[in-house]
Amino acid sequence: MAEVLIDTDLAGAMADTATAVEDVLRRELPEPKGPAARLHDAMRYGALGGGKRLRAFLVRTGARLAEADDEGALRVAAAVEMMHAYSLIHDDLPAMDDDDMRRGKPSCHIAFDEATAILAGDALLTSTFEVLSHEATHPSAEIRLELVRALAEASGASGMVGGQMIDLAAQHQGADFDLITVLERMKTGALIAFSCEAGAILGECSEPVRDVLRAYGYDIGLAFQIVDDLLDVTGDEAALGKKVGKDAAAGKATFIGALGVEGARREARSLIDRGVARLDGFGADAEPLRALGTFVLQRRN
Ligand code: GRG
Repeated sequence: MAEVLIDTDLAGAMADTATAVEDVLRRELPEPKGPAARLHDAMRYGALGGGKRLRAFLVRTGARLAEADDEGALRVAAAVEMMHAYSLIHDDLPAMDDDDMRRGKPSCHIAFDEATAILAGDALLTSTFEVLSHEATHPSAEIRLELVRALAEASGASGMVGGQMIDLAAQHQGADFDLITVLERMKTGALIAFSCEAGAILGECSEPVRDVLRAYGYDIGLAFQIVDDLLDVTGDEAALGKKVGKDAAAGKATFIGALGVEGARREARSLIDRGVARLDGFGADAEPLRALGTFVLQRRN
């Protein structure tokens, strides 16, 4: 991959969204108090103060493209980041990936304990739908219901959780390129695709517009996962904030195993090219989504 500097406008816009979504998360997550304060602490530990907030940025950018209200978009962005935080907390548990470090600090079950981490993940998952279904997210109950439905589909058995199940099975049974593609589209792609489509739902866009943004999301989501696999082989632990080399040690089915390092880089590039080409019908407002392609390919964490 040729070295190209990440667009400073994009970096600034992502930082701006990260700050804005952090404010919403601080507001929406329960303040630690009362007999369940430990749960509230663990939820905040898992969801606040870290991460690239890529999914939040996609929601907000899609909403701008669809001329949807920014306040509602930030609530959806926060909801998606809660869902994402839950998946990371549960994925790090000993019964799953057994990771001690996440976002440069001890994983939730290390900082607290396993039972608390499970409950914190569960509570973040359910809070996601509490935030989405609140009338502050969108004045139309129909739109809020569509957001709930689409995110439930992206994150449940036919999306993220289903992908995780196939991933676990593939550790024992192996998987070829086609099965890895299916499982990663579900595990990683579906939530990123929802993040891209959510703005169009908020903006009450036509089905074809929603379809384009969702398809773009699946392409960059899969490329994002391929780069994740590459970083596990070639990345730097300090920059990543987690251990590297874990996929091979655990016998995971990855794009590197299926395609090799160079083949995986080519595949990621071609997915980004395809995803960005899907945006040809959009004007300058889609520029951040185009620039994001380079970000995904060149990220170091
Ligand atoms: C529901 C238990 C359970 C698992 C779902 C999505 C998932 C399966 C597990 C999360 C772990 C993982 C490595 C998923 C692959 C997607 C991915 C690359 C996640 C990391 O996302 P980033 O890089 O994280 O956006 P930050 O920390 O920047 O938010």
